[in-house]
Amino acid sequence: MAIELPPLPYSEDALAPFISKKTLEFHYGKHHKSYVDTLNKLIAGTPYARASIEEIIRDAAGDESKMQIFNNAGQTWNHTFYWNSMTPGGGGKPTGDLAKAIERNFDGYEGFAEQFADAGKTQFGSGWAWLVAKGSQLEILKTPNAESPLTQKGVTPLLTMDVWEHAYYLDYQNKRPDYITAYLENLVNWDFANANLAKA
Ligand code: MN3
Repeated sequence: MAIELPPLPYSEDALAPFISKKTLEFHYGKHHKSYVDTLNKLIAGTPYARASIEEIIRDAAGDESKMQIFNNAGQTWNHTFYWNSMTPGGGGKPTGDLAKAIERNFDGYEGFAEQFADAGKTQFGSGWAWLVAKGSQLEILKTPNAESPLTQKGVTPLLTMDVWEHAYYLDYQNKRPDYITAYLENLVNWDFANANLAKA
């Protein structure tokens, strides 16, 4: 049972002009696919070949000898979660239960947006910004490279933003803050985040 590359939840041109078709062709079709292909090569014939992607990530985390497996499994999971964190016509203020939770935890949407953007801007080099639920609280986290909140106990990821250069370079060159603004104002999938919160 190989790990599969899930289909994109929308067409490659659906997030334009905020994220171009060209970016998604490379980011999904080359980068994400390559993480999945490499992972399958690394786990072939090992006990991981029968494990779920989440099991692989949690088991391989922190094990120096499994770093390559962890990195490719983490990037496989993170990208699938990232595609679902965005939707055409998304962004702006949250809806549903998250609207209330964000109001409570961050002193309103503006406070959330500022802290989330700051996490994305200050993640030095490659990595991810996250909105997570921890108990009854919401938190914003950032992780380097392939790491994710999946390995932290009691933490449920709600939303993520890829801040590796390959996520924005074709569309925004070095202007990561402009990509972050576009993500928050035009792309965030609050329905997905609400569905994750309901499971937390
Ligand atoms: Mn990426």
